[in-house]
Amino acid sequence: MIIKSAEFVTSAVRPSQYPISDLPEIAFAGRSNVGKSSLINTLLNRKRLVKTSSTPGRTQLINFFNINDSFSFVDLPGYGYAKVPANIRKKWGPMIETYLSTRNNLKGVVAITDIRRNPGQEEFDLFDWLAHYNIPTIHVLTKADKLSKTKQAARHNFIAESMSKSKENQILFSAKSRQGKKDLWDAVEQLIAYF
Ligand SMILES: Nc1nc2c(ncn2[C@@H]2O[C@H](COP(=O)(O)OP(=O)(O)OP(=O)(O)O)[C@@H](O)[C@H]2O)c(=O)[nH]1
Ligand SMILES: [Mg+2]
Repeated sequence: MIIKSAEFVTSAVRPSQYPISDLPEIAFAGRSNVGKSSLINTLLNRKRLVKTSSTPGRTQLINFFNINDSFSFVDLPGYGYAKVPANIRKKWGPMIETYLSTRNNLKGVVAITDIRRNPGQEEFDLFDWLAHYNIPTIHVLTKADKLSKTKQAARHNFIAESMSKSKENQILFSAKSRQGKKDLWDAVEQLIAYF
């Protein structure tokens, strides 16, 4: 994918604030601090288009980006971070679920987990939920650079097995080394072109 332009469009909480668009849209979901914003920057060859932070819970709004005037990326707020105040945390689930269940031009979700972490109830819930709504999903295991190739392979086997998924459906990725960038683009392009 050649990136000619990548621009922030707007932030939103509720549907009335979503940009009106019929461009194909891909959303990025995952636990807080897993590396969603870094992954988007890596795909787009930008260092700071999407704000990243070592403090979990940085992205608290739904952020829309226009790419090449031909499709959109959506950075979703991360779930599962205990230190975010309870009143804010309580709004996140509904905010994300409303987006995923109402956005007509949504073509797929890139669900991101940390390769070092075992998927927990929140991940199982997210995957079940995406399946329930028939939303095509790409599963990315990120921060692969933190492990040797041998350990990456072992974690890949373990995670695929624990989720009863085929390994072909998962992509090992690193925002640091850019491992998996081409594979992820191929998968994203398929989702965009699907309709
Ligand atoms: N080593 C390594 N660090 C990463 C990678 N991806 C992200 N990080 C680091 O992880 C931290 C969180 O990254 P973000 O991209 O802000 O994570 P996020 O999922 O957008 O976080 P929230 O917006 O808070 O939900 C930052 O310190 C990043 O530098 C990666 O592939 N490898
Ligand atoms: Mg973020």
